[in-house]
Amino acid sequence: MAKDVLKQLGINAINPGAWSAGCRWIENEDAPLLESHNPATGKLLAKVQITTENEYERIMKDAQTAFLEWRAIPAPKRGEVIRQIGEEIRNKHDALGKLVTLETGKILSEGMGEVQEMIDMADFCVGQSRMLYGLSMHSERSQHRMYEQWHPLGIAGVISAFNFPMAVWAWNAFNAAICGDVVVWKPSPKTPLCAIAVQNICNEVLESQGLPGIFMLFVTDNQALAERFVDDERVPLVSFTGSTSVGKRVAQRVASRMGRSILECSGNNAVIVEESADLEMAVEGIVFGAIGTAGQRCTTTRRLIIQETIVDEFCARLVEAYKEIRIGDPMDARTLMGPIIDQYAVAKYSSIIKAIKAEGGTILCGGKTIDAPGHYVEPTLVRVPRALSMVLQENFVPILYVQEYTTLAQAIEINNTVTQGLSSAMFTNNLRHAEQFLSEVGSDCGIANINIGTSGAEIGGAFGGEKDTGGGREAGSDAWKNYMRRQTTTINYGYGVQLSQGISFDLDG
Ligand code: UN1
Repeated sequence: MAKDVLKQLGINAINPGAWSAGCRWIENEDAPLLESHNPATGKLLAKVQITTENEYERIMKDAQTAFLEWRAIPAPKRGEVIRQIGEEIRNKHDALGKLVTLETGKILSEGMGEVQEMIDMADFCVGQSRMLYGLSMHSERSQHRMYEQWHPLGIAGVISAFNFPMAVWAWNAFNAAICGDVVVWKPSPKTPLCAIAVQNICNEVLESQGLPGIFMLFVTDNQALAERFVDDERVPLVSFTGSTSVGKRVAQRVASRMGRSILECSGNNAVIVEESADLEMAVEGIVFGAIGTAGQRCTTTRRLIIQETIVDEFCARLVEAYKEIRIGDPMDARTLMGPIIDQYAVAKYSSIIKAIKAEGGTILCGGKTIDAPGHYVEPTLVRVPRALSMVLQENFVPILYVQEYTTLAQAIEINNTVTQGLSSAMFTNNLRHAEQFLSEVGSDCGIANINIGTSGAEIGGAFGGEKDTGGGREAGSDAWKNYMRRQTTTINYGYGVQLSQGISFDLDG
């Protein structure tokens, strides 16, 4: 089955990892090879040639040239190209979804969902390509007109993570493309095949139209080359998804050259459950939030803040629900949780469990690695005293901490106490409390939900968060503005020069 999927998407046993508009796929038989393994079995899927410095240079030069052509194509026509790419993704939905599952280990339904997220984003951007609106202003001077317009920015650099190896690229790349930018993509070295499959689809559509190659790709696990990309003056915008510690370095380096960055870093997302809530609904929302993508979404629910009056009962319900989680082959439709990404993630899981025990957390269920081929661990529920320092860190494995609270103000304080600020949710049937949670004194996160979990955001909204999450916004709403430069224009259609602010400057005295 894996073989068929790879074949359908144009992936061979060994693949070039660099694509430039001029050279197309750059074959380099001498390049060191990156191996992509299926986390569910540990088996090799395919190998990828790692991009060299010279190849990177070629990609950037070609990207600059492609930008000059692409920026002059009217935005709705750019949108039409994205429509066709969206169509091609629809045609290959099944194979792409399976590839996401093969390479990341997320269950097939989530693999298919990730591809759906790309399709939704393409549809959104087709419409958005006709709505790159600027405001017009009334000038304080007579016979003057003022307005703002949005122009293409240049090369948008996208650095994506393993957990959403296609969708996060699409959020950035489709917005960038309709805005007239070209895109250079550095995917996670853990999921290069997803990137190659997407690149093949883009190439097909663009080539069939005789359009410039506006989507470029380089696969590397070499930190020096990644840093060169981040430091590259030719890249006015770097969109980074990953950990806060790396994100901080990216932000500093990009800022030091006056570049723009969109940062989507760590989340440490909490759900508040109060006694008024529909507890059945809460359990359902929380379990998907905590174990979806095996706890490896930025939006994964990592903390529960439960009203003390229901905490024991609610924990018991959760333990029952956790017992129902079928762990196993992510391709099997019955499976609810697949493996985590690799042996390093498993080692991290084990070390966190050890620290939790040392710090006095009580493991309610789970807590063990699973001795089978592939990288499997048990989804884990931990009851913690408030002071546990582990709770403050994003763990990126399926470990969910339970804390308790007495007053809503306290619950909100616990929600906001971590340094990260991506997603948050509250289960309640109390309107006043819901509104308080959403108000300016409520959740400090970029996403705040009522009666749904923390993960699974729709593309129509702006996605991102505050504080250590980095402050960036991607996907829908007006996130497109990040990918353009704004120009404010004043036109004088009168016969004399008038200065603003009433300044008089009379040359004739
Ligand atoms: C991520 O984990 O980097 O909201 C993105 C969600 C998905 C995207 C997550 N739509 O869970």
